[in-house]
Amino acid sequence: MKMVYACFTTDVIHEGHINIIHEAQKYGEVVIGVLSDEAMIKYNRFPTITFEERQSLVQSIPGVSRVITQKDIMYNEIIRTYHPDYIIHGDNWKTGPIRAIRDNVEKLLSSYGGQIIDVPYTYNENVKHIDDKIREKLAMPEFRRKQLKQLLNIRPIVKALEVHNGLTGLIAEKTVVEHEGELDQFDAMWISSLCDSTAKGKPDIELVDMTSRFRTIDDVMEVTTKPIIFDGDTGGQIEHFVYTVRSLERMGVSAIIIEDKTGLKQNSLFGTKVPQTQDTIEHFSEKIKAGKKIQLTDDFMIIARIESLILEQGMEDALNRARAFVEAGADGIMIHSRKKNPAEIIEFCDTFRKENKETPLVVVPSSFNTITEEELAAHGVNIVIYANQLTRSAFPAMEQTAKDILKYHRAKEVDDRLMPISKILTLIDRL
Ligand code: SPV
Ligand code: MG
Repeated sequence: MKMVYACFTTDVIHEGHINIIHEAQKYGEVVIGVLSDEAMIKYNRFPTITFEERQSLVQSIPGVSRVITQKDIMYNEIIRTYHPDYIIHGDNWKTGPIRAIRDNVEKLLSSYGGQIIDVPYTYNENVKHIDDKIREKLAMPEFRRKQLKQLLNIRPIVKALEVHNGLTGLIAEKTVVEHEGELDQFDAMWISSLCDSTAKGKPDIELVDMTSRFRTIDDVMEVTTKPIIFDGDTGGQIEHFVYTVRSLERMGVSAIIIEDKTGLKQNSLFGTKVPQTQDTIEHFSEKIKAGKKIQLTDDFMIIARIESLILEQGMEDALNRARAFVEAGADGIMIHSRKKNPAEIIEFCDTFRKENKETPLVVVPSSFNTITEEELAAHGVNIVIYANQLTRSAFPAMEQTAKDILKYHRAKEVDDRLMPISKILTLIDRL
């Protein structure tokens, strides 16, 4: 009997999947691959049920003969191991980034005479409704909040992108890229104090108050499902910090990062050019302890950010602080640097990892931007935050447009670099 293979990349079964199985049965024995958690997160979205639950769900569908695991969205391993006679898929994989998957399958099958079966993709109100419901579920606080800890167990390195409103949230949520046969997307979002303040035309000195920062979080949450890491600056007074932790946790934020500075906080990338005071180890540890005491779930993380390298206090000071803050209960350590060369970050990470294998490490490679995610992961980094690149790319583009309209006294000259009106009208999904 011929083998017909399909990969299911989601956690709900709807009429589209049933249709694929019906079609597949016409050609032979139907074998379904269930995509692993890691591959599903990279390719699609966070699963709302476990891998084992997804397997049993698929196994229970009449017509399915066997269920196997697919570990990567590219079918190489499956094709190499099982040599399916047919691979069946909705014809939606003929366009967009996922076309790379089809091209690759076609190439691999052709080496032994296997064939692709494209079935018309099922897309109707009912299927859309099922998909929307899953997304809404993922956006609920109890689902979203725990995603960051889950990702830390699944992904070799968690990638967060800066967002500061609904639109940038949508970019972090939806951007999927195919490059050299790999599909990838961001895992999480960073609500940067620098970019949240800049978007409001304000300096990054803890001037934008918590109520306003929470409003930004809410705007982002309205249109996204991915986990949020909040830039909590210094965390403020201990008596205020506990309220911040309680509110963020209730909202469904996954982590707050607070930096060990005190008094008037200025952006780290100023370094020692402006007066900045580092908090004492004792006081900052008290702040961490107070936050950990108030939090209600195991999902939420309080991450301590160490400013010793920024403030030129030396590696030993940075490492001592890391040890003390972990001791105080910090769920992660962020080490920051404004050097172009990543050497001091690497030295910190390597030394820290020698003595501590568990505590997640976070870095923000704005200055030391030559180092790759793979290299960071090799030095024990668990979360990489792209903290300001969206804001820094949008600003010059908008400024140039404003200048050109002034220069030409009309907008025609800028039009070919703008998003078409037809596209902006349909950019945002309607309920
Ligand atoms: C931010 O994005 O606001 C940060 C990171 O705190 S940095 O600007 O690099 O200090
Ligand atoms: Mg900040």
